[in-house]
Amino acid sequence: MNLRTMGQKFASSAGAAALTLVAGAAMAQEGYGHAEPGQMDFQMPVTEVARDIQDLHKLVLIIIVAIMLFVLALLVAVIVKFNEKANPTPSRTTHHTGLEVAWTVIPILILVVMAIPSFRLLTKQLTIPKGDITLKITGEQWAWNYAYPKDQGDFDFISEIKPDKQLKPGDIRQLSVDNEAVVPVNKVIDLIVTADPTGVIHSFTVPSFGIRVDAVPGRLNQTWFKAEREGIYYGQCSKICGKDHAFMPIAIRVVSEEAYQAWLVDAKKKFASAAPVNEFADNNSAAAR
Ligand SMILES: [Cu+2]
Repeated sequence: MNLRTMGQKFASSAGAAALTLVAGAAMAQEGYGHAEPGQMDFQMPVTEVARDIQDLHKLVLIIIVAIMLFVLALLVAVIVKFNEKANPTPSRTTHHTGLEVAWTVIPILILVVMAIPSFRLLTKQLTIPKGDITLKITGEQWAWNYAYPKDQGDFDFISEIKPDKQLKPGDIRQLSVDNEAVVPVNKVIDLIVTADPTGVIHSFTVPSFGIRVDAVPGRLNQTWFKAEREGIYYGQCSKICGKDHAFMPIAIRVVSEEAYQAWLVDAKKKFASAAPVNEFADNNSAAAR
């Protein structure tokens, strides 16, 4: 790649990044919990971790755009000032100690600036606080099983995508499910995530909460969230897991403590009195789409 095409490459990516920034700011995201049609920026964050992720993203984006513009300016200067016509007798300089120290030290400083918030965020994500509620979530082929522990009533249920025919007003095609997981607002929810041991790897992801954790057969992974706003938050399996990978959405409804207690009463009846769901069963037949 010669200097000219490199310059063009940098110029076009810097332009695209700048465009994304402008469009993202202008959109100001109307919806919570899911992407709006044509949305450019992230979904609205409703947890501290999700906000920190987006802040880190913005910091890094600003730094890389600045670097790209700086490199572009250098390339343009080289092209304009030091071409054969403008500069027929080139300098034969090969070393410049000050410059060499600068282009070693400055990138190190930039990396440190990025590393500090990055490590701080990783620590926040990976230090699981003591949860008010612990849910066990199992990725199956192809749906999610949510198990509520003994202190919440000891029941579990399968949450499956709503077929198009059953969609009601307010539902979102390919995100709405038959049984949403319900949690109270402003409570720490610990998640234990695994997958059907006879199945495949899935990934449990809810962008508004800033969580993504692999659901691996035979292993327990952990993550947590504390949603600060009531609403329904959607996610999708984020590990290419097989034929219905695209059809196992995640829907978590965050409600007030009273509404949660009311839901628990109903859910205990609805799910615990039914024949216990074998959380490791292959629910291909149940899908019936
Ligand atoms: Cu999956």
